[in-house]
Amino acid sequence: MYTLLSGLYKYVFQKDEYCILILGLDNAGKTTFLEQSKTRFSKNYKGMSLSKITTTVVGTVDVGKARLVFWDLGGQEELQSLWDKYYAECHGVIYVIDSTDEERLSESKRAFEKMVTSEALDGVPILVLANKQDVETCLSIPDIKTAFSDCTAKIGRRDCLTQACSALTGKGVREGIEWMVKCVVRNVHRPPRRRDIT
Ligand code: G3D
Repeated sequence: MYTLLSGLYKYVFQKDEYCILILGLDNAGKTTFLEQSKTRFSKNYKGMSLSKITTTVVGTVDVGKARLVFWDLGGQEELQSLWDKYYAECHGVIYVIDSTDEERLSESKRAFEKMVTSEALDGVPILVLANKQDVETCLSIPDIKTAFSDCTAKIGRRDCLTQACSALTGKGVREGIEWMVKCVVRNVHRPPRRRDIT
């Protein structure tokens, strides 16, 4: 009886919480993506004035029984050295690329490569967002995949998806988040934390 009631309590009042890191170079659109996700998945969220957005932002989004807790860690070079402090604790990574910035594409690839070869991230699903696809002159998905092609072996057998996206208009945001939820829920190697719904 106790087991039944405790199971019912958990079902009604608790969520499975997953920590998702949002990484990428500065100016890639990480914070805009986080704001867009909150707007799309939270009924009463009206969005934050872009001028109030700071470097390390945390936000939550509920998708069914899953709660995603996002950490937007900032992409400036001096902040990149802090990324790996969060790897052991996270359940998924969203890596944002500015598809309009061909000049910094190789810099972005180097940061991605360093991230993906970290042992602490083994088996963690990675969503690569080719952002700013609303800009007519942007790099296409095949262009970006080609530029990142020598990272393929390092990605290994983990779940990885490259998704076209515009954090500004919201295109591709829902698809990306829903894919991430599916991946973190089925990844038995990193079980969620249970949290009471507040
Ligand atoms: P960051 O958090 O990765 O540093 P931001 O990046 O979210 O602060 O975005 C950097 C700039 O890119 C912002 O412009 C923002 O509006 C713009 N941006 C973000 N996503 C998109 C997108 O999908 N399309 C377009 N066209 N622009 C985008 P400003 O001018 O405020 O610096």
